[in-house]
Amino acid sequence: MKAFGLSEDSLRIETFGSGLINYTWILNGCYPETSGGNKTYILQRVNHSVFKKPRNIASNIRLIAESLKKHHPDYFFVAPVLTLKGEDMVYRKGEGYFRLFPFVLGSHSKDVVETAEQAFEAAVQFGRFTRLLSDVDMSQVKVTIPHFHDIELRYQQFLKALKTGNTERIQQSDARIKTLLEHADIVKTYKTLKSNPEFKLRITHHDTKISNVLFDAQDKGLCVIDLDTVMPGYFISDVGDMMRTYLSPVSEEETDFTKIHVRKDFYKAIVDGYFSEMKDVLTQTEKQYFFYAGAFMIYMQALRFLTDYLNDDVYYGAKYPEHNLNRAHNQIVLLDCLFENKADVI
Ligand code: GN1
Ligand code: MG
Repeated sequence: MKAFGLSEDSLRIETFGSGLINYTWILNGCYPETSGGNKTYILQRVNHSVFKKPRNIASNIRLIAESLKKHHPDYFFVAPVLTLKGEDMVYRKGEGYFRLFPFVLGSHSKDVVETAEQAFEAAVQFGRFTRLLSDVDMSQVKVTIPHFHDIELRYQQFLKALKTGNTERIQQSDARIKTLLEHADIVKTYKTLKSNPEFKLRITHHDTKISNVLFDAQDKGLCVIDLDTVMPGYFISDVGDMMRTYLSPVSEEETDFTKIHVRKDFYKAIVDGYFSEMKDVLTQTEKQYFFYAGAFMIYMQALRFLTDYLNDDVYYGAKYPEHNLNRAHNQIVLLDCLFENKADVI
């Protein structure tokens, strides 16, 4: 903490949030030696085995911050706290990269989307973020996780796990494996879209779960946070991850699968919110792929969870032996629910 000019006396530190990849803490009662105020901060350790080049994250955040400041100075952007030496991260041998953010007083984040209005607000925020950054020179934006939402690669990794994974787990997952293989057309569609010039690479967030939106006291969206996976991508990643995480009243952790269903008014709220910002940015072709976006992200997450289960939970970890199998099953049920509602939502 000294690197950031914070004294460690009277420091209260607690783990914070529910992310699976990075470690996050909330720090209370730190006294910045430089400014003397009593503040709350968020400290994060970047997962180095997932983000191979953490400096790329810092570089993107700098680029985004500069562009917003210049072209959209009214946008509320939570910039990282710099170290006394002016760096955006601290590297500690054996421990990894740490960065610090101010905790925005008066703001809050949510773990579950309770109302369609909240879904709308979040979709506005993610749409606005991409829209405001449409002028940024894409060649300057770093790829923080190569092939992150490349569903073709995720599918290949799944096929590989079927050959080289834990044989007992492969047998046990038979029914779910079959279902995922049957949906391979979702991968084919992606392949076609990727080569369509009407499908554009834009600056997208790639992790649009509700906990990555800051709300004010009136429950209006303030801004988006957790910018590690911000990189060039397709809009289906952001819209799709909102569908994946907002449509059902229960999360990917739910094991009572009968509780999973699609809230149609939430679907409409996501589309309307995103559209309100992006209608003049998206091409006519892209506008036809909102429903596909949901299927794409839910299916990809099911592939990722099941692949990890077959590979003995090396990526996501597991709190109990069948954790990733259950998460995969949960996503498969959600995918079925989405398809069941197709005629009603589009
Ligand atoms: C990971 O760590 P967290 O929860 O923000 C993952 C996302 C998945 C999500 C599933 C870098 O995000 O892609 O959708 O878990 N992030 C990475 O819960 O793999
Ligand atoms: Mg994240």
